[in-house]
Amino acid sequence: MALFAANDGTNGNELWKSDGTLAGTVLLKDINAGSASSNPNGFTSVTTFCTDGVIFGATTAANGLEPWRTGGTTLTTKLIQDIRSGATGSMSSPASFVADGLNIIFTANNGSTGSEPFILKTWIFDETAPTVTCPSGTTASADASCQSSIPDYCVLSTAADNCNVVTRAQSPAIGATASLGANPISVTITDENGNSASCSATFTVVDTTAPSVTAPAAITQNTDSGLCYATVSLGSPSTSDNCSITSTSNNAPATFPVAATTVIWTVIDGSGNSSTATQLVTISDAAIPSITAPSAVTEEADVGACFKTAPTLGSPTTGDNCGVATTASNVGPTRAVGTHTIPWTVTDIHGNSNTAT
Ligand SMILES: [Ca+2]
Ligand SMILES: [Ca+2]
Ligand SMILES: [Ca+2]
Ligand SMILES: [Ca+2]
Repeated sequence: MALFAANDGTNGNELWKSDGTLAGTVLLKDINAGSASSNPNGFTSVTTFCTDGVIFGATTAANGLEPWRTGGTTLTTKLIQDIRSGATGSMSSPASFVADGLNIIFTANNGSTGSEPFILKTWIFDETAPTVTCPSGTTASADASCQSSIPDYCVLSTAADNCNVVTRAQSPAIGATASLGANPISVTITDENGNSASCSATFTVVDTTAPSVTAPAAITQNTDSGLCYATVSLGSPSTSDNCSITSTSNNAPATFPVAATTVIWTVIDGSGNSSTATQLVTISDAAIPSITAPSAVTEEADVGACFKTAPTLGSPTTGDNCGVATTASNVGPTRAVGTHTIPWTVTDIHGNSNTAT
């Protein structure tokens, strides 16, 4: 692709390009708009490992004669810098361009130091944006404060550029606080010429720490009055979690039988982690059975004897909150003539006993 200055009679003396064919010989850019001429001159090719271009001087009404560059397209034909700031008359008049793979050197007059050497880096021709790919699905466990820290996504991302990636930046910053759940991350990379690209990632903080639970103290209690069970106030467990607790529950029955019952407390955090603790509830039957002896009995001695065989004593009346196991008296097969006090003993199903006479 050859660049040259030409005047088509309409646009003035402007920048043209040609690939050697008639159809491929076209006005590249009307740098000084309209019939006025930009008079491009001093075309100097710049070749680097990553990109090519041409530097030259051109005049515009807005800036005067200043250094320009082109990558061979209208979009890449640009003023490099208005070195001698201002319009026509304030011109730096760049000249004597020399370039190698890294630097472009030329003379110019900035209006204050006279005509002096200037230097540019050849990466000004890099018009190609970098590429960057963020990692997917990065997770971490929440700490004791239900947080984590944003990792270094600049390192985790894969970036490339035709020339050089110069800066990598991320938001939020490395080490910033990441809260439970999804934390969106943005990574932006920029090449030496300011071309940039971004990608997005999600840093997910998960709660993997089970909650803690300490059951209330063990309880020892007697049966409720007149009943064979107890209504128990269990108290409250002590619970904690690094994030949040969703539920605290237990498997206690509505009332407790006469026995040792293990109550299991279960606490669940907001992420479904759970822990359990046990509480022993011991219920005793301390209520003695009731007994009322049969009425006093008067019987005749056996005929011709001074004793009575198998006296008829009747039955005592008994009761218990849980149940009577046995009722007994110590009456023997015979009783001598006289007055006898007969003790009756009732024993409930839990071994409590009572007597009456
Ligand atoms: Ca023109
Ligand atoms: Ca100027
Ligand atoms: Ca680039
Ligand atoms: Ca937790």
